[in-house]
Amino acid sequence: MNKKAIVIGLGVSGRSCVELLFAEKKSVLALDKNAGALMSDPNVKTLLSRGLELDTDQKQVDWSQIDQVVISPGIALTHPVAAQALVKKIEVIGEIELAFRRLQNPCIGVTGTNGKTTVVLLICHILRMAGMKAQSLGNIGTSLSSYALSPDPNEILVVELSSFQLETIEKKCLDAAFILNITPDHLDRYAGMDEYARAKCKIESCLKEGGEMWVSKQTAHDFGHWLHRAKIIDDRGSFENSAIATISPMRYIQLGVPERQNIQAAELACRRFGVNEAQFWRGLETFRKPKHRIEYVGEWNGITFYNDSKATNIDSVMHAVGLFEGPIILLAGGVHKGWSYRPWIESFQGKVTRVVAFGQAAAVIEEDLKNDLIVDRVETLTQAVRTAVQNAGPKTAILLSPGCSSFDQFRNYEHRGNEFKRIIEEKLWIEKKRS
Ligand code: UMA
Repeated sequence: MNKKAIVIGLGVSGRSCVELLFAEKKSVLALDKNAGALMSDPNVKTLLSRGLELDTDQKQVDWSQIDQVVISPGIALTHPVAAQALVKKIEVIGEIELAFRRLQNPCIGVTGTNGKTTVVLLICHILRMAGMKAQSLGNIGTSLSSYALSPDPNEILVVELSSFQLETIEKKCLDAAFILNITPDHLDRYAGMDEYARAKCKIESCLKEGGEMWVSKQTAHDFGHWLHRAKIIDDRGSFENSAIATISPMRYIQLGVPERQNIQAAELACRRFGVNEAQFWRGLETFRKPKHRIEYVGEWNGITFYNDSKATNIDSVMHAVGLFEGPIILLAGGVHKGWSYRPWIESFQGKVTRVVAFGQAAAVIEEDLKNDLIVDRVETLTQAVRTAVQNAGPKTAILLSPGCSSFDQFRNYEHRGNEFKRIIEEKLWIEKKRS
């Protein structure tokens, strides 16, 4: 009897896994906690009509029929179905591993708590500008399994890998791997920082023979014990004598390119594939980083506005603040993820003149910071912008860098960032009309 595969989670990853397994004539049982609602999703309906079985993830599985379990990245290996499979010695792999087993492409892997999406896009852009075929895939949004359905073996894959995805990769598939930084995030999934860092450092075990491992100085310092052959990105200093060494952090933001260490990582990746210096600079000059990441929105009466809605953890806010000279009024808040905001106090000194806290997390932010910083507590983002503008002097940067998820008042971080820009643009437009 031909055995079936189980796919746990029927989101972006799970659906591509089903497609890939179908392409190999495999029967599939998908398990999802929202199976009921998914039944009416048009894409899921199509998969059902093609033979997919779908049930809730509480289902009692008949293991005699199953020979493989593929787990979505958002679901931990402690999920009961995965845990049962492991006890029964049935293979449990992740979506990325399923895809990599079918791919022979040259491949660059990028992980890190912050900045990995931008670096993936930058590498991909420069490779393309240099005349090569390249695709950005993975955590960035397009699953590797969907690509594996019709791959082009001449294409260089630039894959953003989250710690979740790295947990379940076994194949040695990477020609070069990068860890940009490791700072607290996803501590609801991991027992602590060391476990989270260990998952990130697992990227080293995915290198092909002769593959290069590059990490930031901070990563090597804090988590070098999980790494064996890593070289330091920052130590290269290849830009020390070039024009880019003179670009100020603010200019980086306005140009829309990421900061220097990210550019160094991109340069290392591109050189590995034969990109020369002239091609690299041409690519760099034409790159624009994705929206909602320290995005320059506009200026009014000497006040500048920046949208960093993608910053959903403590460290990404400190990172953003670190790029500015000050004074800054910070707009922070959203869904409180359980951490303390007190690490902000030291890194905000001399720069952040005021914090305007909004949304569900506002009370906690106020409580954590009020003894050391000026904090205004408001309900909505609109009120936060108004309060910030009322208190901003000339040369102040008003920075939306929330340090929280967006789901209390918005659909996602893009929605929050777009709303921020809409509020600012409306304000700028009104002021222009008045003057
Ligand atoms: N589900 C269950 N049981 C559970 C939990 C979830 O059945 O206990 C189901 C949900 O009902 C849903 C499905 O699982 O139907 C969702 O699976 P998923 O959470 O793995 O998400 P996908 O839609 O497959 O998207 C994933 C990545 N999401 C996560 O890792 C949480 C996407 O990264 C990625 O773009 C996509 O695969 C394609 O590779 C997003 C993300 O938030 C952007 N990543 C995290 C981050 O960047 O911090 C890691």
